[in-house]
Amino acid sequence: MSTAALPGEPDSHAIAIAAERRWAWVVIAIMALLVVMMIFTGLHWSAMPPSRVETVDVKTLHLKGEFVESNLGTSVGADGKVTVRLIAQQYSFQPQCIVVPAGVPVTFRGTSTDTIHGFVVGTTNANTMVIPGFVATFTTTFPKSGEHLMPCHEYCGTGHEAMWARVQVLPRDEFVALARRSPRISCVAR
Ligand SMILES: [Cu+2]
Repeated sequence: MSTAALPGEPDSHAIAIAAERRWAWVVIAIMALLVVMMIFTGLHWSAMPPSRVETVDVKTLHLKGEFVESNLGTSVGADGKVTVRLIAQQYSFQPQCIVVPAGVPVTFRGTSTDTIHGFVVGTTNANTMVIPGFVATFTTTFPKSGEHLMPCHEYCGTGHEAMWARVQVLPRDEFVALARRSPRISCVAR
């Protein structure tokens, strides 16, 4: 059977090739759009890719080292740097409420005791996965004071949807006054 067109009939083979080519361009355009969207959102939301690998021993997490309960929460170092240490576990964050100053860089350091969790702070760019055995860390600045919800955003089990904490962003002066009073800063009633 020949695919050549009879006189007066359209060339079906040529039409098929043209349709294929058109569809190929549509697919290329969709892929290009997706890449542009990834680049735009990554830059626009200041997404922070993981910078390096830092490990921690899950088995001794609660016994010694940085992530013992008494060391969790917000602290101000001798150099004035603000660090938040937290633990994610089925199905809560420790601490449940985190205090940070507005307009000052804050470094988060977190890890998990059991399974993969994650968190995002409100609509800010503070967003990371929290994986057992690894320390997730990033530095961000909260531009204005207010309160954010901080839900777990990696499905971690049946209690996942109830797993969240709060982040209280205090005006800088208020935060400094609290930090002077106590080395561990906890949420204030508002
Ligand atoms: Cu979780």
